[in-house]
Amino acid sequence: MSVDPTKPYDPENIFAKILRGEIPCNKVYEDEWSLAFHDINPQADVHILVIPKGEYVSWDDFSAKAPADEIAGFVRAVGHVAREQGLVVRGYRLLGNVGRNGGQEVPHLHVHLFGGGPLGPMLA
Ligand code: DGP
Repeated sequence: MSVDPTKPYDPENIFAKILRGEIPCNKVYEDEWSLAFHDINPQADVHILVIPKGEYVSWDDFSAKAPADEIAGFVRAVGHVAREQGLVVRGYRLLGNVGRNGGQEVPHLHVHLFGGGPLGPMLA
């Protein structure tokens, strides 16, 4: 089921449960603003999800509602994980699926970070 953008944030979504520690994840990074963990269904040698800790469904939601320090913290976390994973020299891909047309399945904002080898034209 794809995300319905007209619905309010669902605190029972799977990433909210991961943030609350109710469901385990394979964590690679965490700071005040963000959490990063391996995707359960990897589409590349490296496939990490980076999520903000705040309750945001989408990029438009996040960019409209989040304070600037939260936005900066999340963007910095994405770059930090790319560096920490050793992806900078050979490159990597960031992807954000939003809503029905974007194929978003989990209604908590997330960035897919792909790398570790040459990537095909599309992933996730
Ligand atoms: P999207 O289509 O952009 O909403 O992708 C959601 C991603 O989340 C998908 O690649 C699979 C991943 N995912 C779903 N459930 C879990 C989970 O419980 N743990 C982890 N680590 N990843 C999950």
